[in-house]
Amino acid sequence: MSDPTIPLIVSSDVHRQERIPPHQAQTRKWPILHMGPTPRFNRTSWIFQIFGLVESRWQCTYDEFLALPRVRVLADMHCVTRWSKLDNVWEGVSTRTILDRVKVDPRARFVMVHCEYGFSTNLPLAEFLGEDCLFAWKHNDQDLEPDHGYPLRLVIPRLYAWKSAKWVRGIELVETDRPGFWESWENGGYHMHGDPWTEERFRPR
Ligand SMILES: Nc1nc2c(c(=O)[nH]1)N[C@H]1C(S)=C(S)[C@@H](COP(=O)(O)O)O[C@H]1N2
Ligand SMILES: [Mo]
Repeated sequence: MSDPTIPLIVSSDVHRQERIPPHQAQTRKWPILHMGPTPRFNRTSWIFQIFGLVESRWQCTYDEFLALPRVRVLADMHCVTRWSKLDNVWEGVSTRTILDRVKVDPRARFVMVHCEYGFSTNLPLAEFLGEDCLFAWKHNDQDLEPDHGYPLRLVIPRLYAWKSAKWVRGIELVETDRPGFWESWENGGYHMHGDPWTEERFRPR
């Protein structure tokens, strides 16, 4: 069961009159969508790192990550392949709590998220620090299935879900935006920003 002392944050999109962004359809199942195999979790060798434009690089073990202050977030999820899954309750550590571990260089404007097997995704630092954004290991009071990102996934509810990277292992703070995996031209040229309400699906050519 969930710990009642953990604060619950409601994503602002949940208060919209229209919950489903344009050209999306609601699903009640939870599709599994990713590139490549599902990684195996090795708890003793796993580390999470913050690097790039920070005063000094920071890293922690999985147990140290779980010991950080937690939040729960109620939010919707929108995949660019046109399904939307509403009313998810995620539990984990706020992106703000994570970034408080380091002193960020004021030149940092974007975040590159790094995952197992070299998967990556990019987003603006301001979006990464949204109050409804977190690194999660629980969904609706259950540990995530490995296929859904266990032991740790990012959740950025107000952008298309490919930015909600599964099996995340670190973040890099950068000054200049550069494409991650799905954003690169070879893998489809998905949008650098990815707002579902204005249908930022692909990068303009
Ligand atoms: N590491 C990694 N994370 C990823 C992806 C991926 O290919 N690799 N796909 C993204 C996409 S396109 C979506 S829609 C969501 C799907 O999350 P789910 O499989 O838990 O529904 O994960 C995102 N996170
Ligand atoms: Mo997706």
